[in-house]
Amino acid sequence: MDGKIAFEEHFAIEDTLEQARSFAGDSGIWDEFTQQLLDLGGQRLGHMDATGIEMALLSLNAPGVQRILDAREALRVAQKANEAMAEAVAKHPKRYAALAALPMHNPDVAARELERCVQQLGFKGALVNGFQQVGNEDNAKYYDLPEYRSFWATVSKLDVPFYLHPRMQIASQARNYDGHPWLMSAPWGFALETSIHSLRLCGSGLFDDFPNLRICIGHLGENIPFGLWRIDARMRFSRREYRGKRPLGDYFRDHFHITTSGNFNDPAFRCTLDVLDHDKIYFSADYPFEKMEDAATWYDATQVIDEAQRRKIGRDNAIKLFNLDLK
Ligand code: GRE
Ligand code: ZN
Repeated sequence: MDGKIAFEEHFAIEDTLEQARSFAGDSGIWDEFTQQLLDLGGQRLGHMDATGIEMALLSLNAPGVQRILDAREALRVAQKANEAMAEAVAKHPKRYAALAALPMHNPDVAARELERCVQQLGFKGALVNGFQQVGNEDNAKYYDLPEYRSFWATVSKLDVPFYLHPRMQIASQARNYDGHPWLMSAPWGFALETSIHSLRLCGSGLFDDFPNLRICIGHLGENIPFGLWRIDARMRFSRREYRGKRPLGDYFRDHFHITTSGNFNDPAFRCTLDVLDHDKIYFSADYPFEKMEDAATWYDATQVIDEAQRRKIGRDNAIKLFNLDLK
């Protein structure tokens, strides 16, 4: 399919590049990742051309700004990344758009940077890599905390999507992974971390306060669609400190938007299609951690959707979500 739009597509600046090294493992592909992460030119556009991806919404690699403990340094790096994206978009306005990197130490600083990116640089939303580490390694801030309500008020006012992207748990707080570091990142831990953060947002009353918030998550929903019925079923018995007014599933189905990033797989796609409104499902790749070729080869051929749905999920839904200036 031509004309696809993808929006979990990462790049790095020198300041954040090293963070991605551990994900390359022993596979000897670090040099290739380095080059692909830093490139916002010919090579990336070449892959997009070859796979029918017309537009990519760029974002900074994980954990990025979220693992920088110092608030001022985090703002500096976020702004540098945002400027780099703005420059790439200016050069290739028909091929790129951008999702802002945000320092989340201070909700008001985060809100101001988002406002600057959206209003002055034309960004389409934000992509944040899970909880923010603040001051010391062990201090993790989740965005359902009451102090972040002022930040969400700005997201709501700007009316732009917020992509909650995975990161790893803090190793010292993750005893359940002892002896199994392979389990902590993309194979399982990413989804666990991001799903819990997503469910915390649902259970915090956030969406009662701001009914227009739109949260994007990747990897066909970080395992939540598969578990959603059971969450509501069991919460009939256990709702301690649940602060939502409605059942959790209602918030998830109303406020969450799910991409195919890094999960090119029919059974999981079927489950997501069964659980969510088809207006809230989108194609994405997760480049360079996934090959655009793998994403597109699967997506273009999967028989789980018909041609009209392929068009919608591959393109039209994203145009609406981000209010893109495309037909
Ligand atoms: C991702 O962005 O989803 C990702 C990484 C690193 C490794 C694997 C992966 O940031 O899927
Ligand atoms: Zn990703």
